Amino acid sequence: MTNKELQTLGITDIMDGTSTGDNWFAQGERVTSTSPVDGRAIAQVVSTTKKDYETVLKTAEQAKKKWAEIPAPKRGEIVRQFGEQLRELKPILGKLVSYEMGKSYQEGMGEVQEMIDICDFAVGQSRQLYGATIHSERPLHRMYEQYHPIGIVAIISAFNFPVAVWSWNAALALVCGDVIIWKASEKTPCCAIACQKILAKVLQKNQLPEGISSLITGDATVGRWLAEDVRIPLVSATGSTRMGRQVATTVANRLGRSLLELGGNNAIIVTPDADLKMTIIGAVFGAVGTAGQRCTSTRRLIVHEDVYEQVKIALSQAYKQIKIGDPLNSKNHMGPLIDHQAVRTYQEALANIKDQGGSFLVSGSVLKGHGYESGCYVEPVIAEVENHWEIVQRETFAPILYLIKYSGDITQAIALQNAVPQGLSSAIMTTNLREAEVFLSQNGSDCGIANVNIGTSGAEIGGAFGGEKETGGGRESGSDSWKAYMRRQTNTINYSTSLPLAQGITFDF
Ligand code: UN1
Repeated sequence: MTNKELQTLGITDIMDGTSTGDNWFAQGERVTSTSPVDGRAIAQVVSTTKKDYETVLKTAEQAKKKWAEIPAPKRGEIVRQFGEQLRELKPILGKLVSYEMGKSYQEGMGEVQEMIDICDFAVGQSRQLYGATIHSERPLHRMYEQYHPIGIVAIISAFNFPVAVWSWNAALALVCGDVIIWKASEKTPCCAIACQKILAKVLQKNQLPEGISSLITGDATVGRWLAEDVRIPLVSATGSTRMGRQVATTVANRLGRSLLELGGNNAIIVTPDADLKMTIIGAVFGAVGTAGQRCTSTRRLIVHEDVYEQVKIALSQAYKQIKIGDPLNSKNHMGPLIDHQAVRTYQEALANIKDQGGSFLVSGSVLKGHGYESGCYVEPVIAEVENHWEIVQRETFAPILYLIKYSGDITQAIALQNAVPQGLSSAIMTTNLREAEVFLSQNGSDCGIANVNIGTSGAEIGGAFGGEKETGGGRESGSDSWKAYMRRQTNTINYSTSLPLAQGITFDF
């Protein structure tokens, strides 16, 4: 990534990581953002102090009323303009995502496309914040419900989707009339600064108050300020189950709302009727894409014994083709892990698999030598395991695919697929209609996402995104997820000349 490209996105050597609109004023510690691609420092980012945080909150509170009073379709127009900017900057913002996070350039561009898509979606939604009309049981009464902005929405996002997941929340919250405060991952602050600058410019051009969109940076302490703050009615958090549990309990303690999108342990079931060519493409992209660091990454392949050997052979052949290296080089399929800590987690998981009795169909290790100087490149691994093992029950954010054999009918496979604490994404590969329908039925997959003949990752923004159990239960992005960003009000209006009570109660005096 050239200096000129970085400058186009407003990225310089030392940057403030706190802003209300385009007003930057961080005073905290300096954190260096290092690219896992080549180990070079991208920039030093000054973190948010408690005092900076208070300024952000005050400015957000000031902007809140004004923004809420702007008609929703007009708020949609602002989001439309933001989407237009993203269209223009897609190649370069996609490149920054790839360089700071380490995913392939294709996937970096795909992430920016998700931002554009959710902006388009939110623009349409801005004219459809519908409530129901309800028939009153009393004469000459009318009932309806309406949705009002909830106020300040905090968005805590993770390193693996440093821009798209924020935008799902931001675009919808903005059309809903909320003001937003973004706490980005400390591992990808430059992506956040670039996005905040793009949005701030749009707000400024439209003479809107600063504080409609703010950015704060730092570690978990900064996240805790948001979770504890009674001025913030909704905290939307994406990340590990451990982080989500802390956020959820802190927010619940003050009876606030949280919207959680946490870990997954996603499986593809491969039945004897699967199209194996499609299965291999879906499984390999699911396991190796983003170096296994999506919350939707395929972690488990639950394969019927009749096709198990065939799948094994096809998978090991496919893995031999995977090219690992600079994600900005389009010849490579897989880039690095995010940092050295992630590499240690990968190594520990491999040791753990071995200890628990697993065998490696494709073994792997940390790559060294030319092109791998950052120390973050690892080989993707396939291990034959049993579903109940502790390591398999856990989400490891790395390209490790577990092969699990099942026998009997589809219900056996579904039981294995559901027997983990997480419930985000799931898939079945089959051409058998009955199997597919059982998988999708009430006693089928227990996940928030259940696909047929598609892998576990790569959801479109039009559907609600999220999952059950330890995944946290939240739904973001499409469908009616917008409702989470609004407060709902039921209104009953009496246009008669008397005051009848509900439930036929008489109260005469
Ligand atoms: C995430 O990993 O947190 O479905 C989000 C997908 C992407 C989003 C993943 N559209 O894989």
